[in-house]
Amino acid sequence: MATGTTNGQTRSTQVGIIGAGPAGLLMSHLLHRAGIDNVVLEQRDRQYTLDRIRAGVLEQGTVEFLTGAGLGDRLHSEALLHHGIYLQYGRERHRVPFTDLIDRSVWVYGQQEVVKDLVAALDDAGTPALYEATNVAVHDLESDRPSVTYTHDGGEHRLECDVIVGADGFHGVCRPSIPSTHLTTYQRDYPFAWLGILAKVAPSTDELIYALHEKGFAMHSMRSETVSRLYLQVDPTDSIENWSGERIWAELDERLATPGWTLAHGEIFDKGITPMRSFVSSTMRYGQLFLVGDAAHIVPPTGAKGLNLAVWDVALLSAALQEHFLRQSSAGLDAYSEKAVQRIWEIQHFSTWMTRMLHRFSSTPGITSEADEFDYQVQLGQLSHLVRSSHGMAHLSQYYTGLDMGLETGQGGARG
Ligand code: RFL
Ligand code: PHB
Repeated sequence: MATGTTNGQTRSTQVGIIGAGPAGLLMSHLLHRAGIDNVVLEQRDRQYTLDRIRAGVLEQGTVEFLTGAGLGDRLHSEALLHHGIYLQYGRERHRVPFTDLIDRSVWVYGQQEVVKDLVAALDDAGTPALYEATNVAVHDLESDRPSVTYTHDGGEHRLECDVIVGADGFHGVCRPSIPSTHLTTYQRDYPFAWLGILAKVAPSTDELIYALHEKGFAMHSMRSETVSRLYLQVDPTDSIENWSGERIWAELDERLATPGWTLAHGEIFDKGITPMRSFVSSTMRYGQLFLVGDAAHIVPPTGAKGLNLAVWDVALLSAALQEHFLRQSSAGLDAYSEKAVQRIWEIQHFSTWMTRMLHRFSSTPGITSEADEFDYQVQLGQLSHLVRSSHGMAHLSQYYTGLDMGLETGQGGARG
């Protein structure tokens, strides 16, 4: 394996990776395993990245991929295997039985846990990310020797690379470094946000509940047998200070209610409001810069797809990088952007579909118009048809549990 060399304040590596979220860490892990030298630069401190609470559901293909990459030990002993979800509306709960319908399933395993496993893998390999690297900037992307400059420990540094991977999330520096003449962005902001909590209480359900209530969306998820994760649709301008524990539980009780069922309450130890957005960058490559994960696309969380998409991008790009560095073929790199963007639009479709079906839309915040009321009745009609249609539920199951990654060859391929 080639090793990164330090020459004064200049260092060189094969792949410079910006961002130590799940996408950047997984990319680093896969490249190290293949003997490709790389360096991860992260602006935050290590603990911050470990404590960040986000996604919870892994598709079957994601779990299979992570397992194949040597990351399955804790995942298989701690993740919760789920064979379906519940859809709720009109105070009735209906099960979508993934495994019965299409013989696939999902795993509930917090993104934090995936990050923890990746950080441990990088530590074991002796190649941890470089944390608290600030003022990160990318240069000479059109050349075959791009570089990254950054500040660390008060010093200015330069990392020379063959390839740069932008895994720096939606607010990162990599995507904005692509000239606007080479990039179109597509964005949709939603007129609502999610208020999410983590509570020390056993889940009151065996599988996730997605509920449409006349007051808005609510969801019951979980992290373990003793920790529940719940969400409420709220106004995007609302502030978390307005939501006491008591108010949150009362709202969840109301929106998740079904006859004869009670929601167990517990101590809330984390709460926050996240805006909802869809975003797609038309290209995921500029010269020697390749984007992965949230740096290139955002999906609203209703479809539980963001982390899974990030893993898929990384799987595809790391296979292409191996082809490039180990077999001197650039075919995979040349095909990467188009293949990844096509997949993203398919997943945007699913995430938009779930979001539109399960949230109350109001064209004017706080005011429900006649048109909004009409749309809500249409959503109820859609749900009522869906839960009685095995084809409809199989369609949802196929998307939710994950389209076949087709990654055996790293080439994409027939879809499930
Ligand atoms: P991340 O996780 O944002 O990591 C990017 C990293 O880059 C660093 N960074 C920089 N580093 C150096 N220099 C700079 N200039 C930098 N700028 C940024 C950041 O500090 C950070 O460490 O992106 P990544 O790796 O692409 O991962 C994407 C996922 O985090 C995201 O898609 C998911 O969390 C989305 N998501 C869900 N996805 C699922 O697959 N299943 C789910 O159930 C699910 N639920 C969710 C979600 C996201 C949510 N929120 C909070 C938006 C539920 C919620 C509420
Ligand atoms: C979560 O557990 O955080 C979660 C689960 C499913 C979603 C979104 C978030 O669709």
